[in-house]
Amino acid sequence: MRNRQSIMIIFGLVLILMAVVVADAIGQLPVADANGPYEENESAVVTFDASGSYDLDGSIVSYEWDLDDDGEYDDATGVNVTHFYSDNYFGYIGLRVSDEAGNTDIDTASVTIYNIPPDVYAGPDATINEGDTFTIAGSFTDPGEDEWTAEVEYGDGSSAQPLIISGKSFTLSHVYVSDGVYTVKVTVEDGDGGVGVDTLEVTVVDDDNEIPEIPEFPTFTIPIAAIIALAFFFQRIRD
Ligand SMILES: [Ca+2]
Ligand SMILES: [Ca+2]
Ligand SMILES: [Ca+2]
Ligand SMILES: [Ca+2]
Repeated sequence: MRNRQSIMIIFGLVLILMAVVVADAIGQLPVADANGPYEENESAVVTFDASGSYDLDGSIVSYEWDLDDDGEYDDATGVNVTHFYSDNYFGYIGLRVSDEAGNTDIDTASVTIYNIPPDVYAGPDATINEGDTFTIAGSFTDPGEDEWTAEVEYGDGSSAQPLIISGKSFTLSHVYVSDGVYTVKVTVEDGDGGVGVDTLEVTVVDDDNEIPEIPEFPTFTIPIAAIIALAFFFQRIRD
């Protein structure tokens, strides 16, 4: 019984010794640190930082990055690397570090790029005459690589109309048939859930009040009456 215990202890010690020898041959594994999580707004350059990685018994000789989340560490190399995100995004990046013995370690971090909604400027308030066409140029900003759609409500009960977007500009054009104050509302959507709204006021002036009518009596009847009176006067003199 005692002999058996001794054999077991010796066997255990041999195993530990073998493990130490093997570990010493391999060396200590490096530790990858991809930092993060990374968060930015769309149209941003993100810097990924692997400076927290280390190797206790040597040094890290390579930093390889998988930035497109395809499992291949082939997109960039270096302690700090950058990537431009033109649009909102969510995914993971991977970092693989290697030490001089060829040992590797991998770490991942999440990347969240937020969408920014359009910031709309419909244009300044305007005053026009009844029956005239209200026309104005508006615009919006949005840092993302988005596909925008826009519509306008002219506030006089007419239905909403789609706007043609050129770059980040559009033109409003509408005929108001009745006087009043109308709120024009422009809505721009970026296709990623971002919605921007702006309004302006159009004051439509009653055309009858705007241009007062010129009285006809003084300009035409007085001269005619005067001519008749003069003719009558000269007729009396001649007689
Ligand atoms: Ca090592
Ligand atoms: Ca990749
Ligand atoms: Ca976007
Ligand atoms: Ca956007």
